[in-house]
Amino acid sequence: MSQPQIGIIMGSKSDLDVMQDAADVLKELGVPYEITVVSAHRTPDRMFKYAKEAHGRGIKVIIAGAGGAAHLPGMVASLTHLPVIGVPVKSSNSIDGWDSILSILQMPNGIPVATVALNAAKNAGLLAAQIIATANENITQNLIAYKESLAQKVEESAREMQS
Ligand code: RP5
Repeated sequence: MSQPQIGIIMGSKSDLDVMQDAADVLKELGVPYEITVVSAHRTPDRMFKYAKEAHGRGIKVIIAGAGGAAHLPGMVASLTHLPVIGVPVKSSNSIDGWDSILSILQMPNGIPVATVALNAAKNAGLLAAQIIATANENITQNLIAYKESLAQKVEESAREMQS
């Protein structure tokens, strides 16, 4: 794959099952990405370095997933001007995922994090691709084809129900 344009990060390897969905849809859409673990509280220096260097390395959008007191997306957003998409991950000690959702969603004014639904890493990947597509015709065409395939599936379902 060519130079990554999307950075997918997560607080723990245990988040990978969820976060892999972002990588899969980006691969499907032909958007180059990188994926790694960056913990806000276990490796704050690594988080600082990642967020500060991302733009210089050609990253255009960061997708950050975390569970529990999920401060990774917000902290990364505080350290870079790049758009950050947050994925609340339902971790094993979670209170039904509300801890992750509210930690990521309720950012104070000035430091936005585009928050997707619980475990919705696929939507994070799609949203990141849509941001990249505003300046990339190939990815635009891939997104149009993707959306048409979704519509076709609904049409097929409707036909199956009628027959
Ligand atoms: C968070 O704590 C991670 O993002 C993960 O969702 C959760 C549990 O991490 P592990 O204990 O599995 O490493 O930092």
